[in-house]
Amino acid sequence: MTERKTVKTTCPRDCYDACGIVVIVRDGKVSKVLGDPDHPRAQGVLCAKCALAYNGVWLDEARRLTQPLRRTGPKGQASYVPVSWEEALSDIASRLQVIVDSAGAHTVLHTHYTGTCSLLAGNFPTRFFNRLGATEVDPDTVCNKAGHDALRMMFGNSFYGFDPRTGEDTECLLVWGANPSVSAPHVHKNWLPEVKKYAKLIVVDPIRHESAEMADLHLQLRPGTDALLAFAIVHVMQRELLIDDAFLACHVEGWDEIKNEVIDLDLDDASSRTGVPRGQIEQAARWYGAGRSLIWVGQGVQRQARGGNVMRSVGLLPTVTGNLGRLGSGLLYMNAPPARGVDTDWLNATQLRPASDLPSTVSHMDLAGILEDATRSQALFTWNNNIAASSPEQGRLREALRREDLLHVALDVFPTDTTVYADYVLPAASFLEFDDLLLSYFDYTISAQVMVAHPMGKSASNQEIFRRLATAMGFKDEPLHEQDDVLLAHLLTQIGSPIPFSELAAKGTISWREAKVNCFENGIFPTPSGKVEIASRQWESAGMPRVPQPWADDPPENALLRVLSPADKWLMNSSYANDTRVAARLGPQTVWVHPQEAARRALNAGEQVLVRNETGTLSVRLALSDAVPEGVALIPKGRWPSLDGSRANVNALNPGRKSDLGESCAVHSIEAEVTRA
Ligand SMILES: Nc1nc2c(c(=O)[nH]1)N[C@H]1C(S)=C(S)[C@@H](COP(=O)(O)OP(=O)(O)OC[C@H]3O[C@@H](n4cnc5c(=O)[nH]c(N)nc54)[C@H](O)[C@@H]3O)O[C@H]1N2
Ligand SMILES: Nc1nc2c(c(=O)[nH]1)N[C@H]1C(S)=C(S)[C@@H](COP(=O)(O)OP(=O)(O)OC[C@H]3O[C@@H](n4cnc5c(=O)[nH]c(N)nc54)[C@H](O)[C@@H]3O)O[C@H]1N2
Ligand code: SF4
Ligand SMILES: [Mo]
Repeated sequence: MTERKTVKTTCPRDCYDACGIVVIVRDGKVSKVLGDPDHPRAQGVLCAKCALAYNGVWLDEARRLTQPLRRTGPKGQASYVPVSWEEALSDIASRLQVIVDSAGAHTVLHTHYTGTCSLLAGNFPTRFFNRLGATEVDPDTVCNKAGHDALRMMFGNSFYGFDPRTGEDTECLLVWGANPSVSAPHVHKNWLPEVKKYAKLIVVDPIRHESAEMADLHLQLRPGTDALLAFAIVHVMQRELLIDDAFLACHVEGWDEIKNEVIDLDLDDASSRTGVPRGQIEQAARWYGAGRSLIWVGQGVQRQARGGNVMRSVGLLPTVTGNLGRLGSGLLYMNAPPARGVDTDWLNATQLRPASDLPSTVSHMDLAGILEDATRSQALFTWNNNIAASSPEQGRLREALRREDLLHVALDVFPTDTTVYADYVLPAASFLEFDDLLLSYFDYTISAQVMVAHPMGKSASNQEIFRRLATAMGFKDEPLHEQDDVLLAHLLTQIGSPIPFSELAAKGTISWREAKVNCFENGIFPTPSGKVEIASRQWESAGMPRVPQPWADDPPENALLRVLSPADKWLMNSSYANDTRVAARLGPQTVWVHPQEAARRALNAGEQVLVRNETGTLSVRLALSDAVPEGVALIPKGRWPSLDGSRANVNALNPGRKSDLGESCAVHSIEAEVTRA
């Protein structure tokens, strides 16, 4: 007789939804991975990509990494032999020791990011690198750092946003540069329609995606014109007396320094430069300015050359209308773990870091250059990411990864485009194979990730791999050896969970607090002045203008198109591209342009085209869509170069230009020409 049981767990991908999962286990083996009917977001269904991949490649022993591998051929050719953990770890440890003694620990780099967002598997390895004194490639620089820095300087922190449960208390929801229909599919399907019962929905995005289709008003601006559009909306609110003068007087620094510029703004000029009709700007201002209003600022919007200025300009909307500190109001970027009490210094054991004058982090934008330079990089650990697909300067980076003298250790669940360069590939257990905690970055919830099956083959969780490596290095520090159950109990205490892990595991997900979270309710902002800082010296110290600027990028010249590469519906960053059924849905790598742009170039739908700029060339299939505005080429991120005919993805075109803040990426400012192949 087969033994059948069901186990609840949580999807730990980098996704707003943090879906509850029910796993059917037969005879100790995972037989089916389904959505949890009790989970408020998932409501019994997984997104299409996870439904395929979790029941496909993730369960396929032949496709997973199941034992440590040592390289036997040239880098990039994926020739490996299986070795024991002991052999792999003792060789890695002794080579690391030589590097630390000769070149210094700072020449050991590690990159990590979104592979898993569960708290232990996403953070614990950093304890080891802190102890070593290694250099971290700052993960947020490839995603959302400009936005985090801008919001922190303006409001005091960037990870304490509105509670989505307060959607029922609002009259207007403005979604600015996020695409829930792709990046938060259950929020799109369940939350947006719910909020729409009470409130007007406005979307600001160059692309008319499915969430924009659902909106009462879609402001389809030209990419990179957000700051001017934000100023124009504030101008109308000022003109129509929708400004909260009392809030500005008590809680804001610097309004006086931009007020006149706001009053003098030429609305017709702003309309023509942003591409948004004047009447739509006025309508958005009236709806947002009248109500209690929420604003959800996506992560795609700030990936541009002046992304920091964009974020602080968009931040003016809740500031001038006093839409902060009360239910039905607020701004959400992401509700990160510190907002639920997680002590990230403890989690990452930053106290173990040896004192040093050298920077502890570098930007992803500089990674390829640093890896070319042996004086700056002797060893590289890649874990929880796939840099050969997701990082800028793809061609240059892949060339640098071929360096024979670079000790490269890659941890992953699957062989990827990045692991093929590694000297050692270490098999990571999947999220179904160990206990962990997950804090959604949208909802204020606490979720258990539960061990459903034993780690496949000889794979081990990230945290277990780094405990073993610490032992191999002879590191005795207690934080490097803490066990998962102890860490989880400690975390639950930190966040004030009413129940222990065992009970949480039975429930799956619980609310962090019974009552709706009302951020900044005491009217005090954790900035130096205690107020919202539109202007302050910290902006100048960061190399920014003292006040936000109503800037707008000019449209590309010389028939170039602005390349946007946001999230793909069928992929999670580059994850799932190796699932056969996902690959079938994806089809060939594609660029979408407006039919007018194709006509101008005498190009036809379905033909192969070259997208080219000074950084690289990409060969893709052409598709036409009037959801994409003129002047834009849409190429979603996440393809595996090795699985594509052109052996590259959109990051082949990415020069790694930095935004104005946080050394963060400006990938949505890329320009390229599109021609017949
Ligand atoms: N052109 C362009 N490029 C972009 C973006 C863009 O908008 N445009 N977006 C950027 C953004 S926002 C981000 S966040 C980055 C994301 O880029 P990455 O963080 O590189 O994300 P993935 O490509 O999904 O790689 C995650 C890897 O972790 C592995 N993994 C999963 N679980 C585990 C685990 O438990 N342990 C280990 N060791 N590995 C695991 C997966 O198999 C996968 O190979 O990409 C950036 N790149
Ligand atoms: N299916 C799926 N879901 C994902 C991911 C994935 O790869 N696939 N990735 C995850 C990760 S790492 C992240 S960071 C989040 C990101 O999810 P989001 O926060 O939704 O960000 P993006 O999808 O990168 O981009 C959102 C929107 O920004 C728009 N945009 C681009 N340029 C501009 C501009 O100049 N102005 C304005 N206003 N908008 C602009 C794009 O058109 C896009 O519709 O999604 C997560 N969820
Ligand atoms: S990736 Fe997002 S939508 Fe898909 S199952 Fe995971 S949490 Fe849900
Ligand atoms: Mo991201």
